Amino acid sequence: MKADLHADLVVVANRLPVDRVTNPDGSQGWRTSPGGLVTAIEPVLNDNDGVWIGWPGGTDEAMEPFTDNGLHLVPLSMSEQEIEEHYEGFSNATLWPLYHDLAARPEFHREWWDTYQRVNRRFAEKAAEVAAEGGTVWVHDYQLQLVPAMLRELRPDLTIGFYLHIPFPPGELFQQLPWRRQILEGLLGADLVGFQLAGAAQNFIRLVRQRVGHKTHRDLVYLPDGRTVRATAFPISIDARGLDELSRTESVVKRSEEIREALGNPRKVFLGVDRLDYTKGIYARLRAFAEVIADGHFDVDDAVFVQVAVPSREQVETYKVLRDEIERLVGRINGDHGKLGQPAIHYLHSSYPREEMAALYRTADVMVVTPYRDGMNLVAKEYVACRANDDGALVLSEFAGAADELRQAWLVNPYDLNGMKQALLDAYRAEDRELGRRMRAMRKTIRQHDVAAWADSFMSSLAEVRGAHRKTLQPARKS
Ligand code: GDG
Repeated sequence: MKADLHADLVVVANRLPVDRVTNPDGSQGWRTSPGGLVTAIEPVLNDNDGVWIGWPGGTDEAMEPFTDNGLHLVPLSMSEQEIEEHYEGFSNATLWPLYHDLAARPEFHREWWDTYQRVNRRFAEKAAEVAAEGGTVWVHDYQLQLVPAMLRELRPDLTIGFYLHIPFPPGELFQQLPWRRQILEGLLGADLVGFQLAGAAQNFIRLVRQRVGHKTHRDLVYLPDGRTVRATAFPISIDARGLDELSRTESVVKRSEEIREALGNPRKVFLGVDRLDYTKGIYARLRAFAEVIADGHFDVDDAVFVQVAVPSREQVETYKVLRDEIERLVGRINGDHGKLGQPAIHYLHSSYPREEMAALYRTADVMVVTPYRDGMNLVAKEYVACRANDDGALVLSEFAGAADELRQAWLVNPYDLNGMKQALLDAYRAEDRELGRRMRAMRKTIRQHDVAAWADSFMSSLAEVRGAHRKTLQPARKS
């Protein structure tokens, strides 16, 4: 990294892509957090000597920029109040439920909004400080929607891209937000605004026309100052090849056999993997599974359900309530349908290394992904990537972005309990030929649209939109 930190490419995201760890000798270190985003962006960052600005977690005092695993990281610290009001409050208790079809009731508090603006300004100022003349800044997600306009004001020379990882709601919902116009104007500071799905981009364009009054044509917005902003879909994906390879390794194959054994060698293993979030539809899917048992279609010798519920946003009240509800339900189901040493639901409130996830995906005969609303849902794609033998069934909510591409899944409406029960049963009973036909088609889709293709397509559209910008970024070298 250059000493003066003037980078041609700057990624700005709420979190840095590293987690703090304590080494065996007691010293503090960092571990790259597993995830598609880092995998996708890392090569582009490396080839452009780029930096990543984000919150390192915790409430530490200001930290100096550092390099970890070749990634140049610029930490931005947050106070306790900022974590409460920007992250837990406005981001996760106002925007998150509002953007996910009101899966919970959004809370509107003026002090949260003030803090949201303040934190966004700090991110914008930091990006303005580290970006080189004529450089490119790529801002991520709903926590930072004001950064593009704030940054443009500070640094009109920059090319700015924004990508929203979660859905962008239709006008009827978005208009509830007291600060709707400021959010739209914040996003319009970017040259390119990327969404998961075309419908989200259309929602945004329509709102800009109606609420801000700018002229629009297809995916373009024409601003009074002569700038043009493009809003379009870039469905995110996963490192399909990397996961496929991992799922075939000897250790993962062996671990998968161990897992099946530990579950009592049932005929079929059902699996759910989600952050413990009310948008993910965990409660309804477990109920559906329990009802299929109660109806007498199978019992715990035939099928068990493994639910990994990764701890998430544990300070937010709605999440505490949800956890209690799910854990009560799991207890009731196991009480009603389990046998000694054979629970119907194996519930794990924990997170696991990537290898263990791959082994779980490899073990699962039926993967159940039933969110009420989800930007994309990478778990569904990861499951497909790990099915190297072209078998296994995916039961997938119509309301996950992934359903647009994974058409051969058993698609369900998560609000329709009987429909879900039927889909679980159909997936359980499906013949090998049927499973193979569906899985092969889905595997082809995710191989063609992997996360590298996603990042390339966003970066090249960004360069195109601002065709006249002075510096040209290096595309990532193909390894
Ligand atoms: C948001 C949007 C959009 C989970 N548990 C463990 C673990 N994970 C990994 C999964 C997957 C990721 O976390 C979760 O991604 P999802 O897409 O399923 O859901 P969100 O967290 O809600 O993500 C979503 C995504 O952003 C990307 O744009 O698709 O719609 O809501 O990769 O594998 N990984 C490891 N251990 C775990 O215990 N290693």
